[in-house]
Amino acid sequence: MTHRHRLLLVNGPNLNLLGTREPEVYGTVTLADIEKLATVTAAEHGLDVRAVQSNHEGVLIDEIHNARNDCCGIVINPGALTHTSIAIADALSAVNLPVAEVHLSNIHRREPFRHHSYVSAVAEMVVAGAGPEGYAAAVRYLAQGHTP
Ligand code: CA2
Repeated sequence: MTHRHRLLLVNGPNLNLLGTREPEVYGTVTLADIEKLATVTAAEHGLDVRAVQSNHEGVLIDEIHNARNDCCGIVINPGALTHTSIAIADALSAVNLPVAEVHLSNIHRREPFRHHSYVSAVAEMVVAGAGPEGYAAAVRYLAQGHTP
């Protein structure tokens, strides 16, 4: 059934480890904390959230395709696939939903291989370096463009 009051929240490879390793780069919040923050923020705007995380590119692509049926926007942190995956960018483009790209860290002040994102070309907005709050900003951005 079509459900146009839902955002898909996608987190890519290794983001399930948040809060357990590299706190100096990624902070101490867990993926569950981030999913809760996104859900609470969306609820303030009358939206709900389907949160998915996978370490497998094809699973992420299938989830993006499924969003076509019941979501009104996609918040995505593709993890390292940001920098490598034309397939994720193509899937996002194909579903024709507004996309907000999130990175916990500021990818532009890190290693050069993190500076390019294939996803940014198909994203309406990008937030990097704001930590978990970037997810809330992305949700608010998409919620504001939402027409009931
Ligand atoms: O800053 C981000 O959000 C990234 O998308 C995170 C990716 C990285 O490859 C991107 O360049 C930037 C990596 C996520 C890895 O997450 C970990 C969490 C805890 C411990 C180790 C890795």
